Amino acid sequence: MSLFRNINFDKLKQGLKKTSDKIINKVNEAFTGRAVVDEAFFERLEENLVTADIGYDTVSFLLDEVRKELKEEKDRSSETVIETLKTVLIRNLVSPDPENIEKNIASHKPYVILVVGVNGAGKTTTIGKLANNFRLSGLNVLIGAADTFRAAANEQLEVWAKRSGVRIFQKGIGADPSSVVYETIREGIHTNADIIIIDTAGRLHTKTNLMEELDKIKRVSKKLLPDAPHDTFLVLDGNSGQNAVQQMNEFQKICDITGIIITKLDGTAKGGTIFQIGRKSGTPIRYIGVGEGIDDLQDFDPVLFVEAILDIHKN
Ligand SMILES: Nc1nc2c(ncn2[C@@H]2O[C@H](COP(=O)(O)OP(=O)(O)O)[C@@H](O)[C@H]2O)c(=O)[nH]1
Ligand SMILES: [Mg+2]
Repeated sequence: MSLFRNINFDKLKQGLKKTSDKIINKVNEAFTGRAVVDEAFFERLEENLVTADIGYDTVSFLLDEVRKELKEEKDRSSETVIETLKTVLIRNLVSPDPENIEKNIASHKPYVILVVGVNGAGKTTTIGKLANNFRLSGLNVLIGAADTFRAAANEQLEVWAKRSGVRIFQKGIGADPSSVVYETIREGIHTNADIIIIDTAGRLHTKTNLMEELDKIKRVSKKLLPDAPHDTFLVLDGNSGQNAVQQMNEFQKICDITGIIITKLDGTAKGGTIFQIGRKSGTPIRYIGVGEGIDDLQDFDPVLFVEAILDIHKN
């Protein structure tokens, strides 16, 4: 089996334009009026990058790495500094391993993905796009509608299931989310599903309830498939800056997140948050959302991402 990988560099670049403009401006500003790249340059760059949503500790960490790399370097032209910065930024992001992902999916049938995140982060939309990408890989996909708190949630998920041409399992509003999960998995086993994607409600403000609910969801999944859920994806809104970092910390406390999805990177200048999330989570960023359309969920590739942001010469 080989998974369809949605990567479109032009679209990525276009989506990241605001973030890219911001970071490039900050970098260029640090060079302005300087003949040499010295400590004063690094201090200025540090101050500037902090305002690009990268976060203070992450900026310090990254720039220490850049300083180390450049220590023995005679050529300290802006090109060399930027290339070094790119290398360090790429190294800082945990790279997803497509081969391993494919092997995992192929060896668990059905493969269960739980999707968590606060309301409005983009879970339902992302599930629709993700289901479409999996269907394009030739996989039999089933979506489980376990956000049973809002009537509109089911309808929205149903629209996405239709759009992406996959099946959906749902019970009415108010149903116990874990019973939906149990029955979705049972249905998936009986109908030969390759992948099951579960949508959940994101009530982070009632943390204890959410924790209990997610625990219960995990427990019932394991009744039918002992190692399910095979993945737990946390969806974060790329537009929410430091809030996204806080949400990540909270969710990591209550569930075992195996991958992160950052949405709404189109139209925001706050995409620099990704470097902070990438470093602090220790978990791969798996996908990024660069628009509201069905083909706007891209596979995350650290090299292409950094190239799209710091593509100074080709701008
Ligand atoms: N521009 C843009 N909007 C998005 C993206 N992902 C989700 N959205 C929008 O964000 C809003 C909330 O999404 P939804 O999937 O309902 O969030 P949920 O509450 O977590 O399920 C919707 O209006 C989506 O269209 C994205 O990558 N880009
Ligand atoms: Mg939703």
